[in-house]
Amino acid sequence: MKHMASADRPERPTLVILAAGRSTRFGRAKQLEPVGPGGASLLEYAVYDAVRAGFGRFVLVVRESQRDEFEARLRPMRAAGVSLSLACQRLVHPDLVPLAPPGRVRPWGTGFAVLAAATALPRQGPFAVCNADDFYGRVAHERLGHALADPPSGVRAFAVTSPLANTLSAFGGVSRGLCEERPDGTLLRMTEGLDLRLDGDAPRTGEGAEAPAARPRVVGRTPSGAAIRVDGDSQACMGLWGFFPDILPLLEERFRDFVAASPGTEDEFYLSETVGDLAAAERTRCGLVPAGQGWMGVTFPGDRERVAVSLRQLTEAGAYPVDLWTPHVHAKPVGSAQPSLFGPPPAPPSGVATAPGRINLIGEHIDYNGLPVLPMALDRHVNVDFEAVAHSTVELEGDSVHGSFAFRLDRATESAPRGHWSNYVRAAARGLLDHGVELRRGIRGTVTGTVPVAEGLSSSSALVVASALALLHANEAQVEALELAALLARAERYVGLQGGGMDQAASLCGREGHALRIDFGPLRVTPVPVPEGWRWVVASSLTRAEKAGAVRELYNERRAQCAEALERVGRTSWLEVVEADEDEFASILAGARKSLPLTLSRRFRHVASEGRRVIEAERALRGDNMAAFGRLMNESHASLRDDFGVSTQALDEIVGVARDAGAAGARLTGAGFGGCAVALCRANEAKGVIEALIDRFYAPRGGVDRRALFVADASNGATVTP
Ligand code: NG1
Repeated sequence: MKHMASADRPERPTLVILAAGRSTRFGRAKQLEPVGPGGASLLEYAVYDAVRAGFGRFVLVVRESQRDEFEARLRPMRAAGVSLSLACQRLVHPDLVPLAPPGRVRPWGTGFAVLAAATALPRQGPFAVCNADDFYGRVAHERLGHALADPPSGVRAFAVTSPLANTLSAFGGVSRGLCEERPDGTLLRMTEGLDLRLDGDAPRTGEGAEAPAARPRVVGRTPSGAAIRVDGDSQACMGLWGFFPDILPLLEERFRDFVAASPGTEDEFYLSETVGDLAAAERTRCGLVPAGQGWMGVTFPGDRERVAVSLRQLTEAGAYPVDLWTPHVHAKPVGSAQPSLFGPPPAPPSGVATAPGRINLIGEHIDYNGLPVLPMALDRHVNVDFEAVAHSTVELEGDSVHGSFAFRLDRATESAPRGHWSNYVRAAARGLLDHGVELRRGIRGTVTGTVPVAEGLSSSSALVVASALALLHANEAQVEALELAALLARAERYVGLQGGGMDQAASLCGREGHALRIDFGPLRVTPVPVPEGWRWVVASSLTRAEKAGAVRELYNERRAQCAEALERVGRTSWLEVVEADEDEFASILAGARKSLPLTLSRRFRHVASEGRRVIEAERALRGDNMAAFGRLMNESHASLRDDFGVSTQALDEIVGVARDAGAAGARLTGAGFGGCAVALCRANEAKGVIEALIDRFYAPRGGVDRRALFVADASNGATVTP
């Protein structure tokens, strides 16, 4: 079985988790302590967050004696498709310390733990390091992932930081890396602070409604015993780091120096001090990445309760599932009935691959600009009913309109005439082959579907996804869901539309009852529950938006205009525009209005404002504020109509009728230029909205059927049923 493991792709970073500490102050192995509502430990939360942030594999550094216990705890993660390995940290190391010094029991410290992991790291590509007993939160992992993917020139290391006062324990002194910054924002030096605690009873920053009268001070000592007294809002590194492999020889060199200096049996080789020294000596430049979210750690038994309460709250708010490792969208391998490295042998290579279409709730024409979007998978599907064939031919039969076709997999790069539906199947095959999946078997079968074609509901991506799953299954191969979504998004562009990556991800990662927040670069999918009592009415404008026809040029033109507008205002990332604070955002928009020609400035305003609407819409959804969600949909439609120029008179009319009939909001969905609109209604008002649309929009045009007007439910993603 050929499995395109993410491990083969060096660009996805590895996370090294340091779990060999002795937990002396905690009293038992705190790395495995269950703290989440479903019994997960903090290291499992780190893995979960890092997978969502695009990390491809994990190395756990443990003590020899803990190996079996850890192996057992890793099983559910591995079964969920996470690539994990163990590295043992010993007192001896074949190259660095062939003999342990007499009397030494204490591990060598965090800097050495990274060297112990080195043999398990890919030779190329960045890696991160974190502590097993700290909770960093999703944002911290994401920011580090972005920083590693796109480091500022010359920066070869990153330290994730938080204000020191926010990282203390109420139950005793803790150790942290204390950062001093250069004027350019990189690390000047770092000192390991031990036994850090608030000075006296000064209040903590960030807690209590009243601003503290005096800034809190933190006291402690350095490893050599010197007193430390610093501002509580100075930056502390909590053990989350990002590196490139060129750090390893530097660490090795410093560790040899450390050992050569005959350290005491309790002295440690700290990662923080070593990177701090390397930065101070200008041997490496280390960027500082703000963690951006409440860091939590478990140093003392009393810390556990506070962390458990916060994790329960985060889980209730939908940020985490109760059980992290029952198959989830983020790491679920698809394409085979066997998602795990364990379990029964693969199912026979025939079955039905089913992939849903999607409606986009908000966030239009921004996925290809790298901005988050909020679609949901539809309860309408494309089905490929297939059996594997020994020769490498794909032979599929469609309905009477679409007809049949056959092609050889070794000729998947050849296209059928423009507009022919086989091009989407060829694109899927080509995408898999380009990714290195070995397709020795072809498939024979039929394609049926209930996703209306050319209506902005992603029938094309559903076909691409279902074909890819059928081919994977026939060849008993697997590709992890997000990786598959990303490669199929690239593959679908072979057909000529320079599309984004929303549709393939929504089709693969849909979740019943949930909208999907989809982030790009790297691709991540976060299900967001849709509050009870609300329905989505989908209504066709009765005009097809043929992406293989005229719409293709209009779409590609928009994409090019967006890139040009961004470049001409001197920015390199839309995310940076969208995340600006209110004042800066207003001034960016004003600048764009002044400096860009009218059309480009309108395109710019649409992308920037739509990006912000998606963030607000996610907040509204999570806060059950559907009136606000509806308003944002209305604003989105106006922006697509006036600034982006992709609405039509029929779409505007549908949106107007739906709103008049009581919808909380309505907008065109998908690329526009025809296709469908979506209206958000209270469940008890959906019928009235549908009736109004029939009376005022469809009746004068000769009526409507269930393909053109329906209530959509958020559905699960693509599957293969053997
Ligand atoms: P539709 O309208 O479903 O073809 C297209 C793109 C999306 C996205 C939307 C506009 C493809 C396959 N689909 O969707 O990525 O850009 O337009 O938001 O390219």
